[in-house]
Amino acid sequence: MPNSTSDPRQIIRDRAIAEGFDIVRFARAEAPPNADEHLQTFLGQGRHGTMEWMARNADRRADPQTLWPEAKSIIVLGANYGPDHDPLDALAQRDKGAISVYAQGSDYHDVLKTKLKRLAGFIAREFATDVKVFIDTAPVLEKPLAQAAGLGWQGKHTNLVSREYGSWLFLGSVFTALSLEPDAPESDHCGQCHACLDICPTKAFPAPYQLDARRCISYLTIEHKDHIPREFREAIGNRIYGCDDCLAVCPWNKFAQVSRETKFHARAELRYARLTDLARLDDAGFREMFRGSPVKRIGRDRFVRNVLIAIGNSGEPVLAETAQALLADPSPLVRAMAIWTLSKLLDKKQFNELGNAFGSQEADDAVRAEWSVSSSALPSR
Ligand code: B12
Ligand code: SF4
Ligand code: SF4
Repeated sequence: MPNSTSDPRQIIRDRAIAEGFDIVRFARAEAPPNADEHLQTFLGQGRHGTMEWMARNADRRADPQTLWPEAKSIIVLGANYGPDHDPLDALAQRDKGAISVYAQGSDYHDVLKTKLKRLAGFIAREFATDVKVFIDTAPVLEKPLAQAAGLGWQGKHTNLVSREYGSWLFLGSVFTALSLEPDAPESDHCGQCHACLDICPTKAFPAPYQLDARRCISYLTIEHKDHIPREFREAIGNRIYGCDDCLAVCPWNKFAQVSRETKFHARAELRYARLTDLARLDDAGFREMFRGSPVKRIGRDRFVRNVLIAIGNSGEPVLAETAQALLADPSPLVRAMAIWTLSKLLDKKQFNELGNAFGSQEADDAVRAEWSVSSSALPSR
């Protein structure tokens, strides 16, 4: 249908909505207030952990002008991925793995990148202008930009909260050399609430509006490539990929709506997947199960590491057999976590028998250390 308006903002908005975005707003291509200072604080305190790429791009992240000096306006887009269920329900099913809502459907990077590129192509043709597309991994501070454009505000959990969609918005942006009237920024509507800060299982918020990623289960289960530090393992519960707790408790979710994008809907096999089935996945089985899902990014070894932590927290001694089968796994990441899991499910005598059989043959230092630390942490029962 031909567009009846000549207002470029309206033309872009209509096209973006037709592409499947749910919110479309405009910001000046300039650094959002305090973004640089806050990013430097975050990096200076080492809160990015092993995400070294964040520090490498720090100067480019904070200011869109450094990223692309010709940019005049930024079209900031939100895609609603609202679930049709309460994500916290999965936490009570201890023999199942809880995968965070954003990862239960298709990979949003792929879905949104396609939509953003189509939108950018349209803008470039329609207005004979230059455009650049950014999502997630690109060095753009998407949340402060989205707040500046008025999509929502950064809540005390640091994510963007929307008055229309609650916690469940993916963000993306199109930078353009076109000059477009900016929208008004959104103000903070958290008030006296602190529900997200209180629920965090690993106490990842050093203060409201600040996150120490090193303590966040999303970081630990997705970004962290090494052994997960002992202090967080119990708190992780059965969260095997990401965490939704701080998002899910937000009272603004009373306005949330189920996503209209079917690719974001949960795949049946990724909701309530049985831990024993997941722990048995080999490389090929893992790739097959998570084809097209963001989970594939972490690879089988890191994933099985996470599943073993959930088995250790299940309180189900019958699951020990599954962990025992992984004591001879080729991956030290998996072997170490199988040891910890067994220390949670077996008594000291049973555990030490396994330690005598497997520990003496162990070549990896960290895995050997896991045998001795896990054994000494066990009460005599
Ligand atoms: C790195 C990263 C992570 C890291 C770090 C998260 C973080 N809060 O920084 C980890 C792996 C932990 C993570 C987790 C998650 N992520 Co993430 N992540 C990113 C990424 C790639 C960069 C974020 C970034 O630059 N962080 C650096 C810090 C400094 O930035 P910031 O949080 O905006 O910090 C602000 C405040 O903390 C505050 N601040 C900082 N210091 C101080 C000091 C004072 C005194 C004050 C007052 C304020 C203040 O100001 C800062 C700047 O405004 C973005 C995509 C992107 N390019 O932006 C996605 C993104 C933020 N993630 C997203 C999602 C969905 C998640 C998860 C929900 C996934 C999940 N279910 O597991 C969790 C949520 C955890 C949480 N509570 O934040 C979405 C969020 C969408 C939204 N509605 O906000 C994004 C935007 C991806 C996308 N394209 O949609 N993520
Ligand atoms: S995602 Fe989970 S672990 Fe991370 S800050 Fe939120 S509640 Fe805490
Ligand atoms: S839970 Fe409360 S404090 Fe946290 S973001 Fe939502 S409104 Fe703000």
